Amino acid sequence: MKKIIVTGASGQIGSELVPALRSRYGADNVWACGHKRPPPRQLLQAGPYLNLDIRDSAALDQVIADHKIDTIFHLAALLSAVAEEKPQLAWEINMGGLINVLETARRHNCAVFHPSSIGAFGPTTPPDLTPQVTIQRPNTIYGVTKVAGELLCDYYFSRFRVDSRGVRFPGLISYKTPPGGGTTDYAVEIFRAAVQHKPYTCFLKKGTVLDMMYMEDAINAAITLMEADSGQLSTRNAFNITAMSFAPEELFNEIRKHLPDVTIDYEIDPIRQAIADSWPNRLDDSEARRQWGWQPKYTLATMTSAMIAGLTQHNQENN
Ligand code: AKB
Repeated sequence: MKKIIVTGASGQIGSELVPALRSRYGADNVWACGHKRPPPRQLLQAGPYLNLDIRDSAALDQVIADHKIDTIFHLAALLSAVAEEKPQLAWEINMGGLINVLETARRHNCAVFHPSSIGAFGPTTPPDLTPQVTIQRPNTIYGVTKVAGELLCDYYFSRFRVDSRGVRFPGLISYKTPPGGGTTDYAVEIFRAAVQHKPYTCFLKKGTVLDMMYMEDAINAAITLMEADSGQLSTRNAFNITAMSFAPEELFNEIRKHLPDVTIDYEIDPIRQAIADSWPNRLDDSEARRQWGWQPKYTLATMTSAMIAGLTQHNQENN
């Protein structure tokens, strides 16, 4: 990897992936591309930034050609809850954007990282220690685009030798940029309320167990997979990865160890609850561990400490 673009750079993953890539490969070799959301100041100041709508294939192709890009981290996508509100737009962005990226990668010989998600599974998937290869019949538009995306990336590898790679991310927990429109977002919102000593109303019910991961582990996963020797990989686009798995009340109890005055109540959002109920409780990520050495660093306890420390400092700096 020498010349990289990151689409969706202003989003939750992009705003932490871009600085990590810049410190590894040089700030001038990493182009952050975003659309709509105003770019975080540090992305603009610390290296090149381009305004790009991923649905515009000609503009994308031009960027890749102009800057001699060899690697695309394609993060631009709608998340599960917002996709359910706008299914057609979700298809346009999630699938239209991906095929534009794969086509330009084919023409310019680029490697592609494209994240899938636990959302690629559905209610008939085995929920516990969900195998990497198993039933995938999601009942959300987000899940449909994730399964189709996994297959499309595999197709571009087998048909055109595009070096496409990807993981199925669980809910991602971070404090630098808030997520937008996901079903697992409660696991970030609760921290933001807790450090401000505000009560939190959770939109998922007690007992809703989902896979989760601290952002630092997610960033390491993306970079490690893209740096892995291709010969090591017998799977490419749909590695199960996870770091922890918990229900809202377990996270609340962990936060309460640090902030005893935190409170929670529950007001269920039926749409997001139905999405969460269709997803697994805990993935089996042994293939990622075996093929490219995946190993998360953060547990529920260490993630909670890191989130509280990070958010507290972030709030002090921004007030
Ligand atoms: C979402 O909740 O939509 C995402 C995901 C698990 O893919 N965080």
